[in-house]
Amino acid sequence: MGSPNDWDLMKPAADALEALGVECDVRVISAHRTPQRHHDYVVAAGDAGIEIFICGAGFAAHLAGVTAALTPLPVLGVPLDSSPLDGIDALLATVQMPGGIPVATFGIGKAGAKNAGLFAGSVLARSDASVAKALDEYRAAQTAAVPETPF
Ligand code: RP5
Repeated sequence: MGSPNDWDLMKPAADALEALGVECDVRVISAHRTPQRHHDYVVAAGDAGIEIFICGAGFAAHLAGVTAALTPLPVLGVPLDSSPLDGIDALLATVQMPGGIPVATFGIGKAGAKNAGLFAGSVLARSDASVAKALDEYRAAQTAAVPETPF
């Protein structure tokens, strides 16, 4: 995420991954204010065992796009509603990637962060039976929690 202040919005991604038993490495990395930290972290990621990036940023949100420019690993982008434009700026910055450098972009804010975490789990579940089992259980519990009537 681009700022420590983004943590409140991005925590649902970490929570979803935790629920699936997937380890995640949470970092504050700004595409604009810590470009060297960004570069060093992303280029070392493959060797460090990182399989998927989830990048959350607000304002002119370049974190996901620049991450995708630096690595062939999958990059999930979460536009954050931390600006006066309520995340519309970040949504457009994150989703409108030039052809050739893909960023899978999720909804604005907490719901997008949660779905990014679950989506990362779905991808990892393809090659990890324990994650697949946890994802099945998560979805079953979610379904069971929906009442048939509002009363
Ligand atoms: C913060 O600036 C926002 O929430 C956003 O994540 C961040 C963008 O950081 P830069 O990459 O532009 O430095 O206020």
